[in-house]
Parts: sequence; C-alpha cells; structure tokens
Amino acid sequence: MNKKINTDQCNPSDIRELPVDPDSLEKDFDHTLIYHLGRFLGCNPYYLYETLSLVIRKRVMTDWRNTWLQHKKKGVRRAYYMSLEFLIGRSLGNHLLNLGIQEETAEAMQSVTNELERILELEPDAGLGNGGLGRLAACFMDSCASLKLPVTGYGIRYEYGMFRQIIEDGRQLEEPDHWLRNGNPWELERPEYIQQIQFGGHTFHDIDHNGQQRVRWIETDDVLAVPYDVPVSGYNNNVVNTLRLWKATATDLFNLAEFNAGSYPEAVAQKNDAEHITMVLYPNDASECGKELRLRQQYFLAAASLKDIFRQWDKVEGRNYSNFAAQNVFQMNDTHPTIAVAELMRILVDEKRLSWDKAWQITTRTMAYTNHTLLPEALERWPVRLFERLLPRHLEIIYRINADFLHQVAMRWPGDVSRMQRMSIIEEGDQKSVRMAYLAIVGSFSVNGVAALHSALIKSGLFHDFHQMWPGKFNNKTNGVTPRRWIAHANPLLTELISRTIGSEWIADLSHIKALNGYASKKSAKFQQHWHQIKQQNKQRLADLVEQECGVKFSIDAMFDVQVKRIHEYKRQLLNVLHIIHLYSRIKHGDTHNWTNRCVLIGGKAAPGYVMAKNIIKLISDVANVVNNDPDVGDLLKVVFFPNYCVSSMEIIAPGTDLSEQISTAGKEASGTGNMKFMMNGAVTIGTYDGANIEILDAVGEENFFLFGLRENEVEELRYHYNPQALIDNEPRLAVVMGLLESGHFNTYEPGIFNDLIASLKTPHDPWMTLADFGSYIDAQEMAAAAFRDQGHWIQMSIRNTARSGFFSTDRTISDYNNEIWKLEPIEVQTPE
Ligand code: JNB
Repeated sequence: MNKKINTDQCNPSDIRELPVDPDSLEKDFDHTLIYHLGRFLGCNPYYLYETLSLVIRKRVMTDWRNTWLQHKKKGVRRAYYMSLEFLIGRSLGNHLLNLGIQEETAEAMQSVTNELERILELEPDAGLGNGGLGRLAACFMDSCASLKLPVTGYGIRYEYGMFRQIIEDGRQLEEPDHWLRNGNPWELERPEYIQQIQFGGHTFHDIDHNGQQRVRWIETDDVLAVPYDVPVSGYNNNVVNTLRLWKATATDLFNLAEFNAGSYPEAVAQKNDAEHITMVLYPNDASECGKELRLRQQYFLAAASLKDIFRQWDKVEGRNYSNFAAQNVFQMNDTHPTIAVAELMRILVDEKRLSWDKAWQITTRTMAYTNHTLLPEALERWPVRLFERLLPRHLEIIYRINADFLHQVAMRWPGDVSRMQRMSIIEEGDQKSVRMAYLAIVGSFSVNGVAALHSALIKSGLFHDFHQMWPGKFNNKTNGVTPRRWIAHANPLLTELISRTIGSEWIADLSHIKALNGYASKKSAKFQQHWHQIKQQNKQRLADLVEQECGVKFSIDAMFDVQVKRIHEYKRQLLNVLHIIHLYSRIKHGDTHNWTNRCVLIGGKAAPGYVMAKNIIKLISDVANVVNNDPDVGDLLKVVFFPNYCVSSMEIIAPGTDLSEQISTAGKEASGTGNMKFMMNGAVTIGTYDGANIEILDAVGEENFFLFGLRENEVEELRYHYNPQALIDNEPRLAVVMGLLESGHFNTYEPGIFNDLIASLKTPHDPWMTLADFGSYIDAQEMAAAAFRDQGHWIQMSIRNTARSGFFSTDRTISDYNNEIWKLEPIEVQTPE
C-alpha cells in the first residue's frame, strides 16, 4: 500500500505550499474555472467568486494540515469552543488578508475584473448566529488562530441561517436564508468522522460480570452527525485552525423496520425527521423558546463533539483517562451546550466504565461556562418531562449530580431549606424543570461574565448563592472584537493611513495602536486632515449603500448617527426614536439655531415572535417616512431603518459612522461588542454606564465620550417609585415628544397602531425605564451635536477613540481566557523555507 494514503504518516514536508504569485494564481483561477467548474469568463459572476474561493482554499490546505498534525500530537493540551452559533459572515476577503495576498490576488484577477471587491460581495454571509454571542464566537476563532492556540470550534451546520429581513410598508417580514443553495466552497465534508447520536429510548440497569453496576441506554432512535470542517486562518502566521460544524442525517439503518414492513416511502420520510435537527437556526436573541427541536439541537452538538474528542483521544492515548482533564478544556458559549456536562458523565461512567467520582472529577476540571445575559427570560429551563422522553439517561445523571450537590449545600448551610430550593438544579413546581445555568455552574471549574459590570452583577445578583459557595469559580473576561475583520478588512483606507504612520504591528497586536495618541494633538494637522478625508470617503461608501437599500440620500457633511443591533426593549431603540421626534419637533418649531445636520441610521432584526420589537421597527420606519418627506426638514435631518443588518453590512456601516449609539438601560447589556467595532473605526460613543461602555469610557476619558443616564444602582433604586407621568409633566421637551407621538402624527392612516408602545413607555412598571433617561439623553445629544460642529476637535476625539481601543481586541480577551482558564501552549508551526 502507498503509505501516503495513511494520513497519520503524512509528514508536513510531504505537502507542498502552492505558489501565491499573481501569475500562478491567475493560471490556477483559469484552470479551476474551466476544468473544475466547467465554466468560462462570461459566466454568472457567482462562479468567479466560487472559483477564486477554491483557488484560495487550496492555499490554506498545507497550513491547515500542518496545524492539525501539531494539534493531535500526544500530550498537547487543547481547548474546544462549543457554541450553537458562529456568526462568521464572509470568508474569502478575510483569508486574503490573513494570508497576506490581497495585492497578488487583485493583480491576478485583473483580466477578470479590476474591482476585486465586486467579487467578494457575491459571497453570501454565513449567518449561523443571532447577534453578539454568535459574532463573539467567530471573533474568538480568529484570535485563537492568530495567537497559534490549539482551539477547535464545534458548532452546527444550519441549512438555513439567520432569516433575511425584508421591510415592507415599514414592517419586518422574514425570508428563509438558504445560504447553502449554491454550495459552500469553504467547507470540507468529512464523512470518515461520522458519529452516531442517540435519542429517546430508555435505560436498563444491571450488574456486569465484575459485579459492577452498569447502565445501558437502549432502544433509541439514532441519527448520524456528519462533520463539515471550515478553515480558520491565523493572521500572517501559517496557522489554520478548524471550525467543525455538524449536520444531521438519517442512519443507514433508518428504514430497516419499516422497509421490511413494506412501507418504503414512510421509511424514507424518516430521513427527513433526522435532517430537521440541523435545518434551521432559532432566531431568538436573548430569549428562551423552550421547543423540543432546540433541545435536540443542543444535545446533538454536545454529543457529536464529545464523541469526536473521545475518538481522537482513544486513538492516541488508548482507554486511559487519567490525563484527560489535563489535556482537554471545553468552553461553553452560554448554557446552550450545557447538556455536555451530563453527556461527558454518561460517556465516562456508562461507556468508559469509570467510577462516578472519577468521572465527576474529570468533568468538573474540563468544563467552563460563559454567561452572556442577565435577562431572566433568557435563562434556559427544560421541562423534566421532555428530558424523560428525549434524554432519559441524562435526566438520571442530572438527578444524581443534583443530589450530590444539594448534599454539599446542606453541609455548608445546615437546615437552610429555602436556600436548597433556590439552588437546586431541578426547579420544583407544577412544571418541574432543569435549570441549565445551575447545571453549568455546578459542572464547571470556571464561570465568567463578559464585561466588568456584568461579571460583578452575576456575583451579586443572578448567581449570588453560587458565588457564596464557590467564590473562586467566578471571573470576568471582557469581550473584544477582532481588529483584522473590523479594521484591517472593513476599513482599508484607515488601515493604510495607520500603518503608514505607526507601522503595521497593530494588526497582530492592537496594543500598538496607542501610538496614534500622539497624532491627536494640535501639531499633527496633516494627519488629522487625512483622517478626516478617510472618514468622509467611508461615509460616502455608507451613503451609497443607504441610498441603494433605502432610497434616501445621506449627505456626508451631516453627522452620521448610528444604532445597529438586535431590536430589543432593553437596548432602547425607542429612546433613540424619542430623540428623533424631539429634533423633528424643534425643526417644526423653527428652533434650529446652531443646528447640526444629522443622518440617523437604525438597523437590526426582531425575533419573529417578539411583537413589541416588530412594532418598534414599524415606528422607526413611520417616523423616518414623515421626517424624510417633510419639506421643512430638508437636509437638517434624515432617518432610515436599514434593512437586513448583518455582518457584511456592519463592515460598511462601522467605518462610516460618527456617533455610536449604545443606550441600553444600565445593568442590562452584558457587554456589547458593536460598541467596540465603532470605537476602533473612530466613532465617538453616546452611551449609558452599562456593559463594556464603562470600560470604553475608562479608556477614552469623559472628554471623548457622551455619557448619560442613570447608573445600574440608581435604576434599581428608582424601580420602587418610578413615575413616568411625573417625568412628562416636569420635562417640557418630553411632553412635546409624547404629545406628537400620541397625536398619531406618524401613523395618520393607521390610528392606534402604536398604542401599546406608548403605554409601555408610560407605565410605572416599565422595566427599561426609558423615560427616566430622556432628559439626560437629549442633553448629551446636544453636546454631541455641538462637538461635531467643531470638526477639528471632533477629529481629535475620533483619533483618540481608535488610539485607545487596544484593550478591545479579542486577542487580549483570548489571552485572558488562555492565561486564566485554558492554559494552552501556542503551537509551533513550521514556516516554509
Ligand atoms: C446574546 C445572547 C444571549 C442569550 C441568548 C442568545 N447575548 C443570545 C449578548 C449580549 C451582549 C454581549 C454578547 C457577547 O457576549 O447574544 O452576548 O456583548 O451584551 O446581549 C439565548 C438564546 C436562546 C435561549 C437563551 C438565551
């Protein structure tokens, strides 16, 4: 046999790097287009994108293979990032940047197009996530590769990603996102690593031939998990990590029983049931849906990934698990994959035949949990009844974990029955359920929040009892974003200016960006002029996109005021609308002395079942309509609701923004990451004292940030005597705005449609206390407007924001995870001669 066929014996030097000079790239492009795709230059341009992706994919193969060989060496400690969401966006442009072949590729493509950009835009976004949590996972993967850390991502290959948002008559409609319709050149199917996943059935307890208790999980309905690998290239370092995404399919035996009974179509139809598991991403951001299919997805991911890890472990180490915890660590992205705690116990106890205590030791030394939200509606609870039916063995295991845990609680706080009830993993009541966050905390050695305030609030509030019990488990890891995608790729003009000025080390190590600070003072007029010119060009690029998508003309001399994020009451898009109405009413009253022209852009998706969020979209659209079509308003104010906000639109939006709106009710936004993308691109923030805003404020100083609103403790204090009507009565500006809104001025032809929204603002029980911050928000907006009129000063603020964004790189975040939780060694990579 040819020994090269055996991948284990494949030497790194066996695989040659393919050449990346323009000439070779061009030849390979022509060759691939004709001989692989069977198409020619005049074809549908999508095929040009596909061809170029295949050509570039070949250029990552060698490094991918070499990285993999390093990871699987005996004794290498590895981490696994488990997430139901990876919001990757586009890949081609990102790989060109990381491989350092942007210019070569542009040159190679000259005969096809002199605008490589147009080809990159044909790639559909991989929208396998909702928002912050999913995009964070993608930024983390980028930083792990760039830091050479042996980290593998595990996720789900949804057939349909995040829905496409259509705005019709000001209302959101959802369209399915069949992103895989034309195939995906960035994935590699690996049927050789298929896993079989069990569901349902029942457990069978007996004694084995050694007289040991043994449990078998039998008569299950099984599905297959097929891995699809996606390469994650590091920046300029020859590392290519792997994101392994699982697709569900029917087992080969799926049809046997029915087939033999003669019902062939019914048997084949079962294949569908299996494939439903990975059909669609649940579009709920920060709210639980409680659907059975969702629990199936969660278990499917956890089980397939753990089996995959044990397959690799057993191959290298044999059936000896004494070093398992020393060499493996799982980071769970929120509670979504938390069933992995019970699954790991099941594998170790039932399949590998370890004692319960040994298995528990291993589990609680390998699992780590990140919390991403304090909102109570986002805390996952699964009915015990559902568990009984779907995962009967796991329910038994969870009961045992809970019994042992409650015993510990009882030892520490004897007789404290109410504490036992509060802390129990099983919630009693008419609908008994499993509290997944508690299972995650009990099963993990590390629990972290995603910004300083959020981590503090977890300890003092949400998980207070658990913090008392295990203070050492709790820690903070402030989020970040990758400067590769969010500056170097999204903002090539600024990238060129920065690198020309301070060198290009900042791309691999964003702490270097602080060298820009020196260019924010009076003496660097030339640099500031360049900075301004680039901002204007980026604003024009955004204005063109806005005109194309919304049919509204933005003038680049106006202040571009932007709020893009999921639509949610706690994020308070309504507060933004109240400010817009305030500006509109000032214009109508002729109160435009010392005016700053503004273009306000709001974008984001509402969960399809979240009625209030959908009403907010309708209100923004209707207000925009009135404002944009009122001849009294003209260029003083423009407003758009930007449809289908996604990763690739943020790549245009962030560089073109002047003012970044981060206006959540204090204590509600765990971190925010959009705030960091804007900051890096030189936008100034108007924001509350919430999430990572606090750390941004800390970095830039109050003179470079428009802070407003109640603090978290003030919000909580005010709840007891919140009186919105009194606020309206005592604040004429608010009275005018509410009057206009209630008059039906923005919904003349649909009277009453905003009554619920208005009522939500006026009730003393408004959890988001929007009106409480109105006055100070309007004041801060006026300060921002005044500051913008002094363009020289504004540019300096803009430069300082970028210059002080070093802390918000995911390279820093991941270094923190690694130093304090994962403890991995960067891998050695062979650099080719
Ligand atoms: C989320 C998120 C949280 C829970 C569910 C879905 N959270 C999504 C966001 C925070 C941001 C923060 C990012 C990254 O840490 O995206 O995480 O910057 O402040 O809001 C969820 C979904 C289904 C069930 C339960 C929870």
